[in-house]
Amino acid sequence: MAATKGEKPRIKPFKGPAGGWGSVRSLAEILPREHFPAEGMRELARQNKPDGFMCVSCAWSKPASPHPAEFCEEGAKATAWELTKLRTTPEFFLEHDVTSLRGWRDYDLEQHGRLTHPLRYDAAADKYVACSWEEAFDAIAAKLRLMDPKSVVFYSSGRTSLEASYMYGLMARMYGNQNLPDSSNMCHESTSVGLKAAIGEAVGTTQQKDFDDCDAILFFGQNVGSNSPRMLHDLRRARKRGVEIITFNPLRERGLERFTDPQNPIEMATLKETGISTQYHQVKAGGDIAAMMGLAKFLIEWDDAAKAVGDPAVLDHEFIEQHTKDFHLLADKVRATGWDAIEQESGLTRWNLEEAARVYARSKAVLGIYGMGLTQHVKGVENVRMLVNLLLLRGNIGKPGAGPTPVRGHSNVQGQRTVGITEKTELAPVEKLKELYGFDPPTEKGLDTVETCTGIVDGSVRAFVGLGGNFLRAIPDTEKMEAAWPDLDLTVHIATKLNRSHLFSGHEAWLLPCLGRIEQDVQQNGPQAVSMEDSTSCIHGSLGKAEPASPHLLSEPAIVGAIAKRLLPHNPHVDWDSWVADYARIRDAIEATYPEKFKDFNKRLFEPGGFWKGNKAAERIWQTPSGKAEFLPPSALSATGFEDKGGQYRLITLRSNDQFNTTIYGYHDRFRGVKGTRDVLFMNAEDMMAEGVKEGDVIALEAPSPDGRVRRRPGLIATVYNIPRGCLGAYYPECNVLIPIEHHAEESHVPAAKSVPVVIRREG
Ligand SMILES: Nc1nc2c(c(=O)[nH]1)N[C@H]1C(S)=C(S)[C@@H](COP(=O)(O)OP(=O)(O)OC[C@H]3O[C@@H](n4cnc5c(=O)[nH]c(N)nc54)[C@H](O)[C@@H]3O)O[C@H]1N2
Ligand SMILES: Nc1nc2c(c(=O)[nH]1)N[C@H]1C(S)=C(S)[C@@H](COP(=O)(O)OP(=O)(O)OC[C@H]3O[C@@H](n4cnc5c(=O)[nH]c(N)nc54)[C@H](O)[C@@H]3O)O[C@H]1N2
Ligand SMILES: [Mo]
Repeated sequence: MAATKGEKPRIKPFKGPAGGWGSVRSLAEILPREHFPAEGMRELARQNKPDGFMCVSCAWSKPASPHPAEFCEEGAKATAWELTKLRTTPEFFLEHDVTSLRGWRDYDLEQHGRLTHPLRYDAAADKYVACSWEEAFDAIAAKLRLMDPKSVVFYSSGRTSLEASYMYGLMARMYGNQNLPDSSNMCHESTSVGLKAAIGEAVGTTQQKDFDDCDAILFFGQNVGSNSPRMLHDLRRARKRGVEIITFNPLRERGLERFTDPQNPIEMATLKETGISTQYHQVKAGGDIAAMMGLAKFLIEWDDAAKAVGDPAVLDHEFIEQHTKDFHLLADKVRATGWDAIEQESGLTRWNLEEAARVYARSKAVLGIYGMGLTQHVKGVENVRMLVNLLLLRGNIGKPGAGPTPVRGHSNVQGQRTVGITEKTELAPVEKLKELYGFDPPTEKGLDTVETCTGIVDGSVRAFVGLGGNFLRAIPDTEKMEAAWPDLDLTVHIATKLNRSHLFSGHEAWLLPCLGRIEQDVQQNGPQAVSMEDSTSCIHGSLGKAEPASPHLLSEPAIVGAIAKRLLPHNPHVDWDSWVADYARIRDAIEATYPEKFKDFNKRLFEPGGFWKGNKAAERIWQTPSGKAEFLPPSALSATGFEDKGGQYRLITLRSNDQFNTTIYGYHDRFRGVKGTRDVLFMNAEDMMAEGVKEGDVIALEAPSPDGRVRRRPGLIATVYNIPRGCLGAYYPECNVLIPIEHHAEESHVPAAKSVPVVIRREG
């Protein structure tokens, strides 16, 4: 069952750069294992090209003039994962009942290959059995019609196209709710909430060309080498111009240190590396607000001093005056905050911070790049707001080479929010939908991810429909949620591969297999393209050409359209069949709903580099209540939201470079020197001594419990690692069992997966 069974786990420091020969070797391992077809190599050459398909891995921007092979190790793995020759057929489900499959690892479930047939859960036999599409659609629609719309949730994961997402959101609203949580709720929702409040746009303001105009980059909590490797090209280009890259991260991530371009034969042959970070600050988990306050404190002190002697100002007073509100609130807070507290909470010295502040103060255009290291904390929104504060101090928003640059996760997660996947009424195009389709869209706020979880536990949520993803595995509190799940009346999953969420079926359950984006999607009017929006707000068309994994697969728009048509009363303004027959009509509907962002959508679909949907904050037009960009003093210096106690640690849940979220490609984490296992606990050597733990000891983690429940993760191998004292690292999703569902960002409800309070227990 387990391809890697029997392999001896090995953990030792990795000495190579990110990219380089290691990445070539990693592919040489995975492509044969997936029985990667010869035609797959042709598909790889089409990846991220203007006339090709858009990678199903990360959301990083795709250049207008791509490299001959515009993909990275991770993107190639994701393509191989989708184009695999392996299949999970109805015969497989005859052999394995659902309960026994719960004993399988995430890797083994997905490694079995692509789903091939629509399946119905047979509760008596505890098995999934093949069914017809008609049977599935009729039964799902009939069941949903009997239910209270408020008790039904429509989840989506951020890989789904703009076309399918638009239809899905519209279906939910016409049905009567906006219970539309998506993976963004576990990810960059802190960005959407924080940036929206601060600058009036919910997304980053920068584009790829800003890497050519910046002279410094502040880089917080994003693991570029594993999670958005194509961005290494942009960073390397910037470094070669002498741009300073100042990194804040508790771990020394290899991609942020050194990079060899695996597609550059000269670099490969000569083992030439580009150093990426010019300064590397190992901030404590949750210590970024304090670190940024330190930077702000230096800037304000230096500005005061400059003013006293008539030197040029350090802050951009003209910008602050003209474009911002509440500068004095931040300045007062910064002045009142002492260095001891800043050093204590950030884990960095004043001198470290001065070094960073010097670079920031002398740079004319600065990018603030960040990822989950800022968003997944109790004060995740304040983390984002503090970064905006810092950028505003020197006018670093709305000019070339400057601005907040959140690195989004899934390839279309930002786009889904753009086309109506949101539980928040203020972000939904209520008036437009009413005008176009003649119905009254619901205005009551819908359920987000955390609210969906609490609703499932308290029984108010009765049905879960998932358009992609692996919700039950991605959310916190695994044991508690798995126990509550089977009480649902209906579960429906639209998926490409079997995963653990599918094994906790409701009383009625359906598993509907769909086409992936790389595969050819032929509808009544011929082959169809879909589209997505990248991290920099550029929209790209994507045309799949590979042979579908099975003749029984339907596309996501076709599945959503078929359910919607049966579920909803006839509406003369929405012809679901005609949309499915030709996706250009869905794009026309998107354009009609969002005329400004999607002007000439169909015409511009394959513009090289994508077309930019625009961003008001980038033009210094602030769509906030005050009409200005707003400073916000932080409410605390620590982002963790809990008090430190003796013996309690901050657990960071991490991704390896052999996984895409809950999809585990393998058991290596090359950059962190881990081979053959994911049961690792990264620990500081001094903490190990203090705890009397030796390298290789098997450890359990326990989380203090708000509800009396013991949350425990046994079987972790203690491993000495370069990580700040008081912090631990271990892999997601295996450690999600330790995170109480209540432990989430205050305003955005993003589970606080980067600082989970835990204690160490010796096994036995
Ligand atoms: N290959 C691959 N690519 C992916 C994914 C994948 O799983 N695999 N996932 C996709 C998705 S959905 C997403 S959202 C992105 C995720 O990409 P990232 O945003 O990089 O998320 P993580 O891997 O969780 O790592 C976050 C980084 O933050 C650091 N960190 C942790 N706590 C703190 C802190 O308190 N402060 C600071 N400054 N840093 C901290 C960690 O050490 C780590 O380097 O990647 C996307 N791309
Ligand atoms: N502890 C902890 N928890 C976390 C995180 C963390 O850092 N730490 N990160 C969070 C983040 S950032 C995110 S985004 C979530 C991820 O949450 P999700 O997006 O829900 O999870 P994925 O693992 O990306 O989903 C993988 C599944 O998607 C399905 N799939 C793949 N391709 C397609 C497709 O083209 N169509 C359809 N319909 N299905 C497809 C496959 O069946 C596969 O099993 O997890 C969150 N959870
Ligand atoms: Mo994500």
